[in-house]
Amino acid sequence: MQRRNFLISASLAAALPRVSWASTPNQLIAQPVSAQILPVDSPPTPMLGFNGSTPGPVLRVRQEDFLDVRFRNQIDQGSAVHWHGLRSDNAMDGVPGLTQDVVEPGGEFTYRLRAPDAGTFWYHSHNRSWEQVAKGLYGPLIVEEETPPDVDHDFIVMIDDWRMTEAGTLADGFDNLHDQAHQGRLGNYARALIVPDTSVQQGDRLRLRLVNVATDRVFPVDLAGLEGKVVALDGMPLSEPQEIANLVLAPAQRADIIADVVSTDQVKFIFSTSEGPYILGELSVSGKNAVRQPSTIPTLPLNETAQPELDNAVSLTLNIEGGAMSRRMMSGSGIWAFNGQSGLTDTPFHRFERGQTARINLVNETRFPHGIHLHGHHFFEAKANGDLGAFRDTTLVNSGETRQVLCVFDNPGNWLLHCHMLGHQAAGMKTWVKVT
Ligand SMILES: [Cu+2]
Repeated sequence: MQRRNFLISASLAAALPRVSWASTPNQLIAQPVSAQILPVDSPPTPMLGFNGSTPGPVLRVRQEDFLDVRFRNQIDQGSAVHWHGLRSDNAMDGVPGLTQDVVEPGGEFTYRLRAPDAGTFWYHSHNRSWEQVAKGLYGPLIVEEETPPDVDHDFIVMIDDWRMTEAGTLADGFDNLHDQAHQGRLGNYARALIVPDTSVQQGDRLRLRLVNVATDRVFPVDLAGLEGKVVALDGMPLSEPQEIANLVLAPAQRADIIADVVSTDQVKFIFSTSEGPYILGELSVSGKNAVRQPSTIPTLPLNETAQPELDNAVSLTLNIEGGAMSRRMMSGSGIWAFNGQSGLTDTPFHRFERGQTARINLVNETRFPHGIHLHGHHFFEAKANGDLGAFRDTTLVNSGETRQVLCVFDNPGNWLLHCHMLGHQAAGMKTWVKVT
C-alpha cells in the first residue's frame, strides 16, 4: 500500500456511509467493532470502538456538571480513557502509570469528572494510544454553555485518516520504527465523520465542532459554501472570533466555527494537500431558510481562567529533539527526546507550586512538526509581539520553530506533557510535570 496515495478519490465522497451515534450513556465499553469506514460499496473494517461504534457515543454535559462514566474494557489489551482538554481531577485523567493503573482486559474503572469549561473536547484511549486510537477508540465530549449560541444546527466533525489494506482492513505495523522516526503513522484514506446526519438550508447558521482525531496527521482544512468565523480553539472561546482561512488542525486540536450557509448545493470540508484538494466530507444543502436574519458572528462566553503573572513567571525551555536525520538517531539513544531525555523518568520536567506561572519555550530542533499537549491545563500561546494569544491545550510547533507558551499551573497532580503525534509519543516524546 502506497502511503503517499489516498485510496479513494474525492469524486466518490458522495458514497460515504453515514454516521449515527448514540448519546450520553453512563458507561463506555471498549470492544471490537465493525465499522463502515470506506465507501458503502467496500467491506466494513474490523476496528475497536466504544459501545459498538467508532467514534464512540457523543458525551454531552452541561458546564459545571459532572460526567459519570463506568469504563469497561472488553478488548484484549490494557486500556484507559483520557478526557482530552478537560481541566479536571488528576486521578481521573486516564494516564496509566501516572494517574491510574491500566485497566486490564475484562476490568473496569469508574470515572467521575467535573466539566469546568464549556466547549468541544474529546475522549480517547491513553494506553498504547498510537495503536488503540488508530483502531478507533475515541469519541466526542461536548460541554454545553448555559446559554448556547443561536444556531440552526450543531455539528460534530471528527477528522481522521486510516491506513487501509486492499482488503479493507487496517494495516498492522503500529510499532513501525520508520513511521515513528518520521511523521508517524499516516493513513492512505481520510474522512470527516459528521453527526448528526442531516441536510441544511441556505441561510442556516451552523455551529461546527471540528476535531482532529488522527494519530499523526496535521490537517489544513478549508470550508466551502459557508461564511463565518472561528469562535473557539481547543474548547476555549476566542475573545475575538478569527477568520476561517488558513485553519490548521494538528492531532487532538479542535476548532469551533459559527458560519452561515451561502451555497445552494453543498457545504464541503476540504483537506488541502500538495496534490490538490481532497474532499473529507459534505453537508447537502436543500431549501432556503426564510426566517433567519443576517447578523454578526457572536463571541462565545469566555471560560474562567487564571491570568498569568507575567512579571513573576518561571522561565523554562523544552528542547524537542531527535527523529530521522538527527544526531540523536545516529547515537541510538531513543528516537525522540525532550531535553535529552527519551520517555518518562522518575523526576518530572518541573515541579510547580500551585498557581505558579511558567513561560515555556518549546524549541523544535527536529525536521518534523510536533503538536505538544499538556494535560489538566490550557496555556496561552504567546504571539510574536509577546501578547497573549489563543488559550489552548495543544500547540503545533513547526520544524525549526520556537513557540513560547504561558501557563498557570493551578491544577494539582502529575500531568503528562507530550507530543500528540502518537507515534512520536510512543517513541519517547513525553515527559510530565508535578503541581503541588
Ligand atoms: Cu512529535
